[in-house]
Amino acid sequence: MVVCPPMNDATFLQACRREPTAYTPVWLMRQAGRYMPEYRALRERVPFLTLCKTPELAAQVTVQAVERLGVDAAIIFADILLIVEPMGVGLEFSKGDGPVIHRPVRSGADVDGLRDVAPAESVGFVFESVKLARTGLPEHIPLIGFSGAPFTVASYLIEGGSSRNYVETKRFMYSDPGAWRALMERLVRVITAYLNEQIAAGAQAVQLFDSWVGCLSPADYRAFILPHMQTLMRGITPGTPVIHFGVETGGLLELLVEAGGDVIGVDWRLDLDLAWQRIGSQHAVQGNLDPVTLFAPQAEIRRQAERVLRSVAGRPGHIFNLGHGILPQTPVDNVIALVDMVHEMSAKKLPSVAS
Ligand code: 1CP
Repeated sequence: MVVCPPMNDATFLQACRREPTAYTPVWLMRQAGRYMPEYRALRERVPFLTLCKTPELAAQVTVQAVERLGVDAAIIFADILLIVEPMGVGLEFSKGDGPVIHRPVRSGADVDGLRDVAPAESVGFVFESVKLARTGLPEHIPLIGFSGAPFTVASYLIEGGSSRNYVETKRFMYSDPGAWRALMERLVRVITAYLNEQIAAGAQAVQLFDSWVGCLSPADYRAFILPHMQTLMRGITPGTPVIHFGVETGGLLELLVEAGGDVIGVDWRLDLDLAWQRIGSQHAVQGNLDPVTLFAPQAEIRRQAERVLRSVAGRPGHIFNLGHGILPQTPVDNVIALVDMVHEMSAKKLPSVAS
């Protein structure tokens, strides 16, 4: 895919490539969502899945968040579970409880029974949303496409919804490694095609959300996840930056790097500079303010954002973000203030804490 200036000079893409930027680019996971009154008003009229499947609305929500917040990148409005619905598992978003999968995958036979439909046919609405959002965004604002990573998507398929301890997922993985491999291979094929279609439709970068992979031991990650992530990463259209994100990955950082991605997402449980030392200088980093900081007085938000900026000491390749998504009750004014603070403070090129 050809990326032309001024897009090529977008601070977000420069940071993905570890080039120096005039200021630190910032976007926020879940920047379009329930904390925004405009979004809540729309959701009163339209159910969540309908919203995702109506490209004009999904694109509108994507663009609206950028306009409201002044962030340096957009993320397409969609969900990591959209790709599992066409597999025939019965996806529902029930009010308050998050996603529900009515026919969870619990055996090798269940894996074999999953419908195999190409994303181009089954979730074409996402690619249509990408095209429309691309048209609606200012031409210098990159659009991030995304997918859940195989483990995190599999955890919903197997558990049937959210989980605390991932007992069913791990039971499946340990007791039928052949079926686990078949499931991972199936998800890798679908996710690769899904991301590449988003790129072809106009996304300038992609993020893999492996949100729940932090529940695994390093040994299990290496045995059950790493080879599949490596296959997935190799299949993504070359030249498109890939952000690899997970929560509570302090025990897995080096393995995430080995799995691949140009930018490694880090949550707030780690000091960003120490995490970056472990990740290595060949990668950019994204993070890592605690999303709950946004409930604090603005002076405290400023202090914490400054701490994050100082810790990376102006090294090229930092994309400011939260360590996980914005929470539904977050005050919008604080989110807008954070984006302004990051721009203002990073443009001054703060010295490191050590100096
Ligand atoms: O309006 C509503 O009530 C639905 C809430 C909602 C929204 C706004 C869901 C249900 N999904 C989304 C959109 C969404 N999901 C986006 C685009 C918005 C943006 O970032 O601007 C993205 C990137 C996601 C990704 C997603 N969905 C993840 C990975 C990110 C993360 O938070 O770790 C996960 C785990 C999901 C599953 C999911 N979908 C919805 C909910 C409430 C959940 C989480 C449930 C759980 O905790 O297991």
